Amino acid sequence: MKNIDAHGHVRGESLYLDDIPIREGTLHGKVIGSPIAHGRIRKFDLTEVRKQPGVWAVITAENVPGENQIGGILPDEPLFAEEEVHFQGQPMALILAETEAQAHAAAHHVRLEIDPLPVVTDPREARAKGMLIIPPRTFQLGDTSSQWEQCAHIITGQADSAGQEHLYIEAQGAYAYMAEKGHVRVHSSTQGPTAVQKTVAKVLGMPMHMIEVDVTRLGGGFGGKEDQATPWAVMAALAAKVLNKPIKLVLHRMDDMRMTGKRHPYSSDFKIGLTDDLKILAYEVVFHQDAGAAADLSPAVMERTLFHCTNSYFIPHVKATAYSCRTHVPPNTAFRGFGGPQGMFVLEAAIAKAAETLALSPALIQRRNLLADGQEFPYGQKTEGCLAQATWDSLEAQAKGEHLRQEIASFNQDPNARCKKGLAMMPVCFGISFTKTHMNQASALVHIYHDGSVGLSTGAVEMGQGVNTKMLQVAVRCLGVHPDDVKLETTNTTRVANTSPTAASAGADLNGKAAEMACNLLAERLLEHAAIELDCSPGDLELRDRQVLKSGEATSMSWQDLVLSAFLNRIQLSQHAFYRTPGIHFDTEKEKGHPFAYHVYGTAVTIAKIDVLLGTYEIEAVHLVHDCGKSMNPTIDLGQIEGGLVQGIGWMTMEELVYNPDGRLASNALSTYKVPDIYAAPKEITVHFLNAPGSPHAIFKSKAVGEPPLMYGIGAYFAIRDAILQAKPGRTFPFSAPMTPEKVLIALHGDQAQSAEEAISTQGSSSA
Ligand code: MTE
Ligand code: LUZ
Ligand code: MOS
Repeated sequence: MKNIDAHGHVRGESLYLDDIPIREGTLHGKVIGSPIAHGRIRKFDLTEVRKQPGVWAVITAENVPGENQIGGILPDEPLFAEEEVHFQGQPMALILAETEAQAHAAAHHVRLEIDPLPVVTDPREARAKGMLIIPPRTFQLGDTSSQWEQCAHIITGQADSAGQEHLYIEAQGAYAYMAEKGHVRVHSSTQGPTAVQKTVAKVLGMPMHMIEVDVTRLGGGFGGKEDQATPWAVMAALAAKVLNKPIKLVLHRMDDMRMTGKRHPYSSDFKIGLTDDLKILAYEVVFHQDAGAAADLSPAVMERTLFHCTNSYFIPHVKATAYSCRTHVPPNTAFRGFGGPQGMFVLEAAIAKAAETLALSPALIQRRNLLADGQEFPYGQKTEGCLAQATWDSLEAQAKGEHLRQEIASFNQDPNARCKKGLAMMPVCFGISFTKTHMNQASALVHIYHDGSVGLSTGAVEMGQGVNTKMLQVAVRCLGVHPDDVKLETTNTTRVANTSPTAASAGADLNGKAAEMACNLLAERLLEHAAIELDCSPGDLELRDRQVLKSGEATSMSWQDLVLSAFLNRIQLSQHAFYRTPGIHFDTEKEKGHPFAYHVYGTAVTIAKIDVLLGTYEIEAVHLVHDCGKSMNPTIDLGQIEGGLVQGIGWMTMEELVYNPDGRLASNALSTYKVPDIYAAPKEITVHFLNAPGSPHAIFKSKAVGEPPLMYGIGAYFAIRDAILQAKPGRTFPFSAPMTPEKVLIALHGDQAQSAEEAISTQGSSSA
């Protein structure tokens, strides 16, 4: 079945926040952000701003009736700065004007004096200064210290990965207005409607039932709207209440880029020990997470880094410690993979460095240490239905691994060739469930109207990932109706309450299971009624293709007949259902438990070609085998795999987020921040779905697919690295992602570049 949004998207008919017709009298907002990264506010004079044409008001912390506090995990983030600012772009006030242009123009008239304070943008420096968001955490398996003596090879090193801009096509925004009796209605481009509701209530000093949040769909979220859609919705709601006017607030792209947090940069140290036959005996790692200026979701992201620090490998002795470091950049946040990719990158770097030291292929170490069934993760959970080796071996067969390697070797043999090729394998193992156990709950509400049509509400937010299509498929399958019979309602806090954000790749599983329960209860009730009408037992009946079937044969009763008859017999045609993932738990004292419902596995092989003169590169091909379980929608899942892969490649190769030492985002527009386009995507992508049993905790055994494929992109980094080493065997250069063409060039010719620079400076023209 195609994505139910496909036609609407292509024809421009799908509705986003910006398509909501605005009410008469709507005012438009513009956020005033701090011009510097850290300082004490001495003077903040808005007199001139208030006099500008069209300006109705400027709202600041003084207008907040409840708490000026939006921190989700820790209360460390004011909605509007009060005495100090902690990052460049930190919201200080909201201008409201009749038009957007007027609001933006008025922002130039702020008179602001801030006494600068020292700026920290390096997480290691933050750690050294004791600037931590939470105390460090350590996950441990076995005892690493007892193992180093047994190791034939011990390799240590550092691996750094940079941040990543979400670049959802639809920027952050919200539309808020007052309903009767002081109620507030908010349309928000958020992955977390309940988080918006809760925070609006807190800031406005109102109970949650006075706040209604509605979401039609997002033009992309990627984690960037799990928590960070909230401030803009809260500002709009606050202004709506203070001014009693409808308020629209949509960030311009450059404001969005500089004011919102991104994927966390990490700087990490590793120590890995191997036996002579390449078994990894021990692994120690210390992660420094750049959390930015406030906690946001950083503690949870840090936790997932620890969960995934051994990726698809079994390592008997592990000690992993993570520090969440407070710096003066915008609070970093959820981004597809949620700290998992950062953790996996470090281990892949450690394996690559070990392989380089021993002058052998990293694939030998990788394959030798892949997880098998019944083995323990550092967090205590054991693998069940482990497919790490199965996906690897299947990929070797499908992609003709040996043949590929031979082809590359013969290509690389030409000593005069300008290009070299490299190859990297990338296995992935990702845990499915929110790591906070209590978040693994969801509800659904199903109405069957008495004409037989169906309205379905869940807590899931559609952001392009196709969750609405999957929800519709659940209803269609359980009720035996046609896709045209089911309408996916907007995600609304008055219909489905206390929702977790649509995140952790768990949206389809959690909400799908709730929808399945509700639909099955309705089907059961309807069949009981049909059994009376048809004078048989309900066990003989089923619903399929808009018909009531008896022992597999069509009866005279259609779906519509049945529904109408049930209605006339006063049988309940609406159903709510609640689902919670069974069997999961985690003890943060012991750092042990069973946090995940199941794991998703896969393996990719990436082939990169570099231009040895220019440092430019192409990703020639990615072939991968992925475990979707029993995919309920292969078209959507394929799209998620390809999209995740390319987003991961972008993070690892070309997306270079640069903050100046003064904490200002230098790459603050699409002219300076490059994301993969069709030319940067791999020339060839082949995806094989592993024939796998799925998991009973996955909806219809169709495993979660949203995040895991992003981590295949890590393979691009190591394929490029391999190509560099093919050109210049034995070279050493840092593990520092992204691997931009500049870095490739320096890795290839760094010494020449340096001597050229020295030559220039001795000629007295160093400024050149
Ligand atoms: N796909 C699209 N097109 N747009 C998105 O914003 N977000 C990703 C992934 N795929 C995203 C996407 C992220 S970060 C997550 S957690 C999952 O979708 C969330 O949806 P799911 O739980 O329904 O898989
Ligand atoms: N969000 C969250 C997530 O709050 N908890 C998680 O475990 C998680 N995992 C992935 C993505 N978002
Ligand atoms: Mo995704 S990072 O869980 O929104």
